[in-house]
Amino acid sequence: DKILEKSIDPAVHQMLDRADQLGMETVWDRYEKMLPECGFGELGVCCRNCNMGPCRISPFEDEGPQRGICGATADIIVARNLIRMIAGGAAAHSDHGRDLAHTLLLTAEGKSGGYEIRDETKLAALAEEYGIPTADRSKEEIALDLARAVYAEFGKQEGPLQFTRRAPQQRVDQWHKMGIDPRGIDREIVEIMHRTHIGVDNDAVNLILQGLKASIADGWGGSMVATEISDVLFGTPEPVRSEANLGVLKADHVNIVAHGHEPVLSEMILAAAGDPALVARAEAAGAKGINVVGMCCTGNEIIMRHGIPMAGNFMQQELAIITGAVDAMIVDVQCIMPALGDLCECFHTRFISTSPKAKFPGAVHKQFNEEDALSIAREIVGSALDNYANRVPEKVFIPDEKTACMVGFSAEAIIKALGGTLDPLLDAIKSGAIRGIAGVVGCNNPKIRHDEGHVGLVRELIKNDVLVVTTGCNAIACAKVGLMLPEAAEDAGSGLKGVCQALGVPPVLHMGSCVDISRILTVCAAVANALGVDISDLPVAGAAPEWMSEKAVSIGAYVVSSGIFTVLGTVPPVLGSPMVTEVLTQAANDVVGAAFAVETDPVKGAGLMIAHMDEKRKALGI
Ligand code: BF8
Repeated sequence: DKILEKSIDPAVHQMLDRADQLGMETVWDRYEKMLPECGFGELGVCCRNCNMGPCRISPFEDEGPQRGICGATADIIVARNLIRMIAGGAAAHSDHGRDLAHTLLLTAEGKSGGYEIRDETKLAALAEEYGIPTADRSKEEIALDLARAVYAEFGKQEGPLQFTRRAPQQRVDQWHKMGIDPRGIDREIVEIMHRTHIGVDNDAVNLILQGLKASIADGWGGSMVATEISDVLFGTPEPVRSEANLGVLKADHVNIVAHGHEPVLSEMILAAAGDPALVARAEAAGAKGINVVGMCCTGNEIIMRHGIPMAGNFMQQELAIITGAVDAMIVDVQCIMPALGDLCECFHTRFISTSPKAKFPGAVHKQFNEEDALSIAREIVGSALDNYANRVPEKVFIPDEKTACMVGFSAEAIIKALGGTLDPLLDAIKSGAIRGIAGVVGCNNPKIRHDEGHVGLVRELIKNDVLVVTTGCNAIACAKVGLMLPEAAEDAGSGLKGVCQALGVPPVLHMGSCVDISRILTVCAAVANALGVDISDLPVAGAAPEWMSEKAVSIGAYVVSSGIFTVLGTVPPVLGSPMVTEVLTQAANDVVGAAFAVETDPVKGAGLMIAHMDEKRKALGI
């Protein structure tokens, strides 16, 4: 029936049924109310960049305006809108990276309230990359120099960004040749805002090139900073087993959902939840303990470092509240629906916002800062404990759905699983046991049956011997259906199955949160360098089957800019300009050696990726 059409996940079916019974609205209802969505918006041809408008270009050549009031054509408007999306996405990822740099700086200065440097090996490796001396120096001294150096990447006026030097030389040279080698992270984002102001850059190709440049500053800059500094502070992920889906909530425990993105907050919530005094307080309140679970990319951060169970992906955030079993939903930034506030009013759930950058209607704001991190986290956890007494047992409904998973395959962990070198992976690729590697990532979107795009595409890939690496909400979708267990190798083609069984790893490797797509770039660069080729020569491809956020646009742009063919499962708002569409799907090949494709059918999308891999294999002579 209607509910089954909305998702492939039985936990979602049960919760939507529950929501119906209770008369509660979710993202799926609001989506339906929005239909038909604005056609001009879908095509990308509306412009609100100045107050002569708003303008919109008619999609019909013989009817209605073909130019905005300033004279902008559909090509210009579509390109401007697209790169503003990139600016939004790159800003979000990079500001996340900046927060990590800030936390490292405070920690190195001894001013942070509870953080420490956990991974000295990674600290030393990054110091070496930056040319920071390490001999006879304390980890705090090294970290202080590193924090200042990565902090400086944001405000630089001239390039290169240090981590772009991880890319193969051919790639860097090509970026340089095209003028898209980024200077400073913030600078490229600001320049997008400047160029898209009325009357500045009115050349669609020139606009798109700036979009690519800012996106590279995200992938090889802000996101990579976020990943690397998170590892220094919280440890580089290693394979760990856990569970995923709403069934990880526990009826007899205080349930805290950590939702959002930055591990700076969630790590401290975890630390506080482990405090024996608070656990005793939970027990005194009648609970069996404190159960912290994750949601969205914060969930990815804590599952891969601590095995903390994952309650669900983007489309499940409201459903977690509707279980009636969540005592506190603690959020920081990004992908947090403002709808949560109203929903929490219907239950006892305390919706606690923590970032000065992200306040929500209906939320209690408990401002977090790194200097007093642990003590604030204790207060927040305490507030969740106090709320346990307000839980209404008759309102509790937790679907009995959760699946085991193995997560935490950082680049370092992959190399370790391979026995210390990339060679076994290269050999498996050369022999054809592994046909190629696919990075499948990104959000959920009510335009697509929840998780069907993700799971359908990934299953088709592994069946065809394509090793999948995943992050973000795709990773969570894969975990929920058991694709992240070594046993899932049974569903893979015989070549991939053999490799997975020999190594004891799943055919779908969890590489982390969305900023951790930088880990995928690092692995691709290492493979390309090992083979002496460019990334665009490798049998690799990317996909975002259910993407929706501006961050995903920036990701797609930097993945393509890195030379990786990328399939989008939802249509980006560019079709109003056949010229921009052509640039993204064809001409980009001449600029960066890769392009986008749009395919809403996940099996067909996988087919495009596999065909691309086969082509690259042929060119490499393997
Ligand atoms: O940070 S949580 S909905 S935006 S994929 Fe998409 Fe999911 Fe958001 Fe990426 Ni991650």
